[in-house]
Amino acid sequence: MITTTTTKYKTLDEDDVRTLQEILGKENVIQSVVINDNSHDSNNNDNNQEQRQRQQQQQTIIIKELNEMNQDWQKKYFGKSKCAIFPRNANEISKVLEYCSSKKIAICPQGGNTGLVGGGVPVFDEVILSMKRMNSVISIDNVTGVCVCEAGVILEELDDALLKRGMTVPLDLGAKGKCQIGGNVSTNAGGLRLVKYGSLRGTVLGLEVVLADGTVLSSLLRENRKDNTGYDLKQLFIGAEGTLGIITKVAILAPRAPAARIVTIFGCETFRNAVDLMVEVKRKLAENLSAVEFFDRESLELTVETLPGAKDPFPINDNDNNNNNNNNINDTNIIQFYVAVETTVNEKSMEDRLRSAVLNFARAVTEDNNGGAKNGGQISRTFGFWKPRNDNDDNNNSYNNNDDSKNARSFGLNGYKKNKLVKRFLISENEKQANELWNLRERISVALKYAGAVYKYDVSLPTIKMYELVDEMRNRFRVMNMDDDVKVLGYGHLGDGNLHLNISRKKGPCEKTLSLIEPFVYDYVTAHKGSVSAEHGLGAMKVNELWRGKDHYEVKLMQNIKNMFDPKCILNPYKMIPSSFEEDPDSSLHDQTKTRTGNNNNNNDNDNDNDSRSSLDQPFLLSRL
Ligand code: FAD
Ligand code: 2HG
Ligand code: ZN
Repeated sequence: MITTTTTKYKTLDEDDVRTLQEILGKENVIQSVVINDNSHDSNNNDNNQEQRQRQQQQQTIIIKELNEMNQDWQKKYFGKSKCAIFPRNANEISKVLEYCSSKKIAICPQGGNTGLVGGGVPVFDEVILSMKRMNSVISIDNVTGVCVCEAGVILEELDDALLKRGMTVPLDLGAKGKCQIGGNVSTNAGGLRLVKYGSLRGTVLGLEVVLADGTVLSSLLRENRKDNTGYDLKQLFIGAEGTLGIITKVAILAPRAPAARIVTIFGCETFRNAVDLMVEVKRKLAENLSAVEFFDRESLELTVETLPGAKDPFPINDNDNNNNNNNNINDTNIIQFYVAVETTVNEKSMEDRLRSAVLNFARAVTEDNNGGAKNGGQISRTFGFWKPRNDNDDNNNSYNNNDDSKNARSFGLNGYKKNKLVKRFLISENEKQANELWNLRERISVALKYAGAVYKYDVSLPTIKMYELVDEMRNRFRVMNMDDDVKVLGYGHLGDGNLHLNISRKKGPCEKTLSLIEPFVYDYVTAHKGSVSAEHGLGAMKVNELWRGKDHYEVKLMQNIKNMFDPKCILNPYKMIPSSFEEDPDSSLHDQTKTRTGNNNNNNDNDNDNDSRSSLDQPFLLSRL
């Protein structure tokens, strides 16, 4: 039987706080265990009102900070920790863990706290170990492209440091302004550019890790691209969600930064068209391709409704149709799926050539009601984008000196002449436009956060059938006459077979809604041999789903690994892996974590954090998020 109550761990007391303060320095421990810790400051002048007021103010600040660290980005998971620590190096973490191990004090590692499954916040009163003070970039090797940094570096800051050397991080996600590289590695985050750079399992070359008993595993911090000596132990910590050790340093292979990028949005009528388009994009634009994403109409509508500045790329009343053919504007009604394609070049001088190639491609796959592909995209005035021209204009326009669009046929897309995949498309002409278009996909989760309660599912499924789950979900609400109550959104990383199914409920959380979603979604995904967590991890949300698609022996092996690295189970308990294996997947752990976490309390009416929003939550049009 699994026991997961707090009694399993020691409750922090005054002595523990003092020990942590001795190890880390008082300023690196915030706590509300010892409320009036003013013995050293008050001297014998106990009527010093000013001092008392100052202490009270300080305490209020501490409580506010602790509250923030106890809740996740979505405001869905809430812990009750009374202590957060901010170590500055691996040595300090080692001493802390050695102490906590000896006392059986539970620890919750926290990076940027942008995780979406409740992994980075405590469930009960675990001590929060924040990585934010370990944020130095240590070295960047111009020859090998290997960058070594501390785990608490914010992803975007790491990217900025690399950009100065003409390199970039091989990972990009909407949370880049707040998440940390150590958090990314711990969740094995996928993100938007996996199509190009592959998973962190390939690009992370080495790690420094502090184990639960305080051992510092420094030798894992290798910088070799190739190393076939023994088991690749660092892989165990990639995606371990803080359950096996604290990642303190990361060595990562940084590719060359692109010199220019072009974002194209394609509007398709069916999901099948979107998938076929993705296959063609991969085939024809492969060398320049960095992302193939998709979102459905519901996602677009919710984003446009919720985020100021977000615009429909193909508005129904768009009369900006310079090709004099006023094509059947109502066709735009049937754009149900949007495919966002990002392409890049490493030389600025190649940008025009790329644009020409993308344009040729887009025209060749786009339906033309006028009988040919040359008129291509219908361009929205609101975005102020590239204007469609007369057929004859091809050779004399600013964006393309090498336009070979007349040779679309030689591009090898003849197969699509009869059954075109795309209704309309938009190509960015500069970086600002690229950002505006990209934001339509990247910011959907931010829009969802402010649109009401949201139930999030991050699944892998066979690509071609991926959207059937969204349709099934809508059906389930329809038959219960609940379809007006919720919005079912489908979007995600089309190029990776990763669907983000999100059910948004404006009126707030609702048990009946949840009961229509779970366990159905998990059962569906398991039956279709998918994964119930494609890239976000299991965290607290899906700890009871670990067994899906795995036989008992595989789970048992995981259990053994956990026990070997963290026999007292002090590292991120109640997350990812049940603390001891149980035959019955509906174990008490599951019930308990379910009631204590993931309570979907993200009622945005109570959102009072507007002032403290990170750049992640800034308005839509900001270029870097
Ligand atoms: P946290 O949320 O703080 O922690 C995540 C987990 O890692 C926790 O279990 C925590 O205990 C552990 N952890 C953190 N740091 C360490 C460390 N140094 N050592 C050991 N354990 C540690 N995810 C994707 O995969 N792809 C996306 O495209 C994507 N887009 C997102 C967009 C938005 C707007 C948001 C809010 C989130 C998105 N996410 C995405 C989810 C999230 O950003 C990632 O999971 C990210 O990698 C978490 O990093 P973090 O630093 O915020 O980690
Ligand atoms: C994304 O791809 C993130 O935008 C977030 O992984 C997905 O909000 C989500 O469900
Ligand atoms: Zn994602």
